[in-house]
Amino acid sequence: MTNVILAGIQLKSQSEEEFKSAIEECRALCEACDMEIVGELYQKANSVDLKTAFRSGKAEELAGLTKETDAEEIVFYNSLRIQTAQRISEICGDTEVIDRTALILQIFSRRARSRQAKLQTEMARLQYDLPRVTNISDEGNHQRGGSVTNRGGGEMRSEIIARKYQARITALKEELSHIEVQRGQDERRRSKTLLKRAALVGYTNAGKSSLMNALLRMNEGQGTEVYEEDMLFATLDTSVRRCTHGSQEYLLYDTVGFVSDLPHTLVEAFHSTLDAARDADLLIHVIDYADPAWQKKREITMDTLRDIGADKIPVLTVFNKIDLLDDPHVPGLGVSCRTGVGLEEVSAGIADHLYPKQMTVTCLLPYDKMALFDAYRKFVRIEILEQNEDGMRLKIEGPAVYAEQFRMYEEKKEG
Ligand SMILES: Nc1nc2c(ncn2[C@@H]2O[C@H](COP(=O)(O)OP(=O)(O)OP(=O)(O)O)[C@@H](O)[C@H]2O)c(=O)[nH]1
Ligand SMILES: [Mg+2]
Repeated sequence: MTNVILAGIQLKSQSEEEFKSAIEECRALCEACDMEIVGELYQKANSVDLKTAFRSGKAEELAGLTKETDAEEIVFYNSLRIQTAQRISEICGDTEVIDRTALILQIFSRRARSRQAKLQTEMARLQYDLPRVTNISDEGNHQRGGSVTNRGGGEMRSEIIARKYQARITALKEELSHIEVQRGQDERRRSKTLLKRAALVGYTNAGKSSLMNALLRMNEGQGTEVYEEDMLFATLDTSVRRCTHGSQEYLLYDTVGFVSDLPHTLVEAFHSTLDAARDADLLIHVIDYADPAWQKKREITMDTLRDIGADKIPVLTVFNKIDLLDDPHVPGLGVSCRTGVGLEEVSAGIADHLYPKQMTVTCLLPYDKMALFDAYRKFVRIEILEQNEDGMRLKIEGPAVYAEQFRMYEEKKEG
């Protein structure tokens, strides 16, 4: 356990509620990093002060709190410039100062198990540190470093460090690409079975691994259960299991969870791990519906999917943890991995999406509903039968889940 102080600036653009839930998440991140929060300090401001993050006397208050609580580290919710972190560290008796990005990187370092996850995490860390090491050295002649030490030596030393980092990054990239080639071969072998693939995606702690285990238990799938835990970033490695629904078989992938402002270096480093999502025939978006911030987290997941180039894949949205709610109303497919409610529907939903029943719909689509045409043209075959003043007469053929979207404009059978 490391004793830490959690600190943050509430910016003007953030509502009280948003800030509160962001700080709550920071607490969970600290916990996942084996830190104990011994003090907290927040301030409202228009921006993060470039010198000391906090303004007018608050930085001194932080120094006092650090001393009083004997904190070993200060964790800032906001992103900090290197020089700002250094300055705060100096004011607070050389206590280490890290920001949320560094915190997430630290969690990944601790939790990485597979060789691939370890290498990816190390690479992300080096890429995050590199500009810091070089930057500190620029000022190194006048100022002593905080968390990243540079005791004298000036530019020469920083150049040596930077070169070392670069060399290590190059070596890591090489080793990772070897692993990727190996993995590619495994995948090709797997794809020979022509099995469809579904990947579980979503915000961290939503219940992806739990859903995988629940589906495995229900359908007597093959393979051992995966690790699930009430902790952010329990899963860092992609696992794959064979699943069935009746006679239909498919591969189910469990993936690393997302978080707001996922450090860019991490997204980059985990690119190949996230292939599981990119290559899937279907994404199962797991939402923790008991979380009051579920809508925001859903958006973040969608944004991240866009970032990694997985936004064109069909999505089955699953609202999890409904056992925790009083109101059983759910805006879609509700499920509880804990009680098993809704699992059957999820399993059927996955199979329907992967092995869709075909359907033909003839409809008259009004011109102001052409967005529907654009949204589904990739998934169904559309034949334009006729254009008249009311709209377009279309014949739609394809998987029922998509073709059904046109049903409300279906032409009434005469007679
Ligand atoms: N009450 C309740 N808890 C659930 C349910 N599903 C999962 N959980 C709990 O939620 C926590 C997170 O579950 P995981 O399956 O590890 O979540 P994850 O999405 O895989 O999380 P990461 O791997 O960290 O991204 C665990 O403590 C689960 O027991 C559910 O339906 N109801
Ligand atoms: Mg998991």
